[in-house]
Amino acid sequence: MTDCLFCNIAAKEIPAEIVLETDRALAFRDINPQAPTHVLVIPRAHHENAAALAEADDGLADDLLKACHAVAVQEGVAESGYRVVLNTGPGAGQTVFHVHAHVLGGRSLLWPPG
Ligand code: D5M
Repeated sequence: MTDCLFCNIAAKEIPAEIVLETDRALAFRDINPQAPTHVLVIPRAHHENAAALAEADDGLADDLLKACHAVAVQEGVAESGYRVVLNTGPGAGQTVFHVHAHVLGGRSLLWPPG
């Protein structure tokens, strides 16, 4: 989708600090980091949110989770612990409507989140 920010990042038409690329996913640093490690992991294909991704049922959700773990290992937070967040819908705080997993780590993470 040409009017989608994250599609444009995936197409390298908008710059981002990319940390990992696979054939179906891309990971880049969040522009407004909430933790020492804060990386967004997206499928290259456009799906509005996690619900749409789950309904697509093409294995992409599995790829996305594996890419999240690969990012955590690469960032050195896999052993200390990290959080994967998929804000789904405006009521949950989703602001960009191309599904993205936040991978957060590098500090103590409280529960419940705000
Ligand atoms: O999260 C959307 C996230 O997207 C939010 O943490 C900021 C981040 N963001 C917005 N624009 C950019 C660019 N251009 N590069 C990197 N990160 C960006 P949500 O779960 O939808 O609230």
